[in-house]
Amino acid sequence: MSNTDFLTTDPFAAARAAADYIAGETGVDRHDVALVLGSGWAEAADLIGDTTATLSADEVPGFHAPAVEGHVGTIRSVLTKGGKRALVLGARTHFYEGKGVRAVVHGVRTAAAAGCTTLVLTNGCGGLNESWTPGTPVLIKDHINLTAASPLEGATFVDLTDLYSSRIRGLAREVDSSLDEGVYAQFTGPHYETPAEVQYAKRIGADLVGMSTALEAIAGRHAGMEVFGISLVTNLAAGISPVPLSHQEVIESGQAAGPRISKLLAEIIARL
Ligand code: 8IG
Repeated sequence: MSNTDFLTTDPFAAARAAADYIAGETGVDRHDVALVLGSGWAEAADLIGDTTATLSADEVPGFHAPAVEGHVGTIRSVLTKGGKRALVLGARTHFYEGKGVRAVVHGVRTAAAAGCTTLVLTNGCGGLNESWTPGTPVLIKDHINLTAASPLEGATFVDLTDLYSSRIRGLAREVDSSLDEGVYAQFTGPHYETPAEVQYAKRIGADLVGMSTALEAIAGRHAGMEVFGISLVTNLAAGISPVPLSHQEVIESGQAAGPRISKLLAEIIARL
């Protein structure tokens, strides 16, 4: 049986097992805040507090090593400056890995089982607003799930009004009043959009295009967590910019924006 097989029987039991493992290895019985690090956000965890334990993702039940360059394969327990316990998930499973939606949201469910009541989701994405130069952080105010999938199974009806906490977005704007907000559209990837798909996304109300976050946010809300999402625009979406996209550009603009967004995230988390 591989590390992820038991997700196929009961995803909530799998999350419980992972949470118990994390509690045992970190010595922290309950975590308060979960932070999922997306492209460009790897350094951000370093400023939020002191790391008290670091686990390799592939040792934790149901997790596996990340598939993407620019992502770190660790799960860390951090004591924040505000005295909260943060569970920092450096490894996200993407929908395009084909491991199924249960695997995509396993980290979020594990965080909930570990006690987290707040979920902070970060990502790198494409921007549709030309004024968002690469390296601009944008608050997620809502999403459009274009994956044709849901982490919820069966007749599980969950209200997604104000999914992205307006309270926490307000805290973020207290830290930096220049922060813009946008609607994030989750595509399946792993290819980037065509210019026509970007125009489609724009017409249906999206400001940001990416390959993560929406499914995790839904699972987070279902688990009762307050959800906050912040995107790093690492590139203008296809056709918005005259130059083609490259994964290298994504990594470079993430690195360049690192110090600013790390400080921003740390200040937001300190206020939670
Ligand atoms: I970083 O332009 C990053 N991730 N779908 N489109 C999509 N995902 C992305 C993009 C982008 N940039």
